[in-house]
Amino acid sequence: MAYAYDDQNIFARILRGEIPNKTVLETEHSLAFHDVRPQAPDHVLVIPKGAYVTYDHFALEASEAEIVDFTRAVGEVAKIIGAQPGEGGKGFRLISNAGEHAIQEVPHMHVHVIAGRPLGRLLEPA
Ligand code: DGP
Repeated sequence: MAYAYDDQNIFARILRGEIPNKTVLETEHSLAFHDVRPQAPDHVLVIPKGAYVTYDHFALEASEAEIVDFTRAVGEVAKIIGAQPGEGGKGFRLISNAGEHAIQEVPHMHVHVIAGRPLGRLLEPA
């Protein structure tokens, strides 16, 4: 079954400039901006500019240029927010919700970069 991309999703509208965002970083293929409902002092979303629904969609179908750009953008965001563990920062967590069980709210691939406080263990018991 092919991935069906809804071009009316909120991040597609942000990419088209129809909805404002607080941009942290923009590159050729990626955009990073502050999450509107931050769950930590630093909570940044990194999205590809291409029409990908989920992380697996992006990882399997994006070009190498898009994947490299996105991966570097995540690294740059960690640097911009001062969270790099190797550079005196206290670290960060990456989360990418995909689909129903992960409760993905926005059907445009994104990675949450969360930092700025102790984040606890990865998952609460189900
Ligand atoms: P999820 O799809 O569950 O991984 O999370 C989507 C995130 O997107 C959620 O943390 C809230 C954020 N969000 C939803 N709408 C907007 C918006 O219009 N602007 C911004 N900056 N973030 C949004």
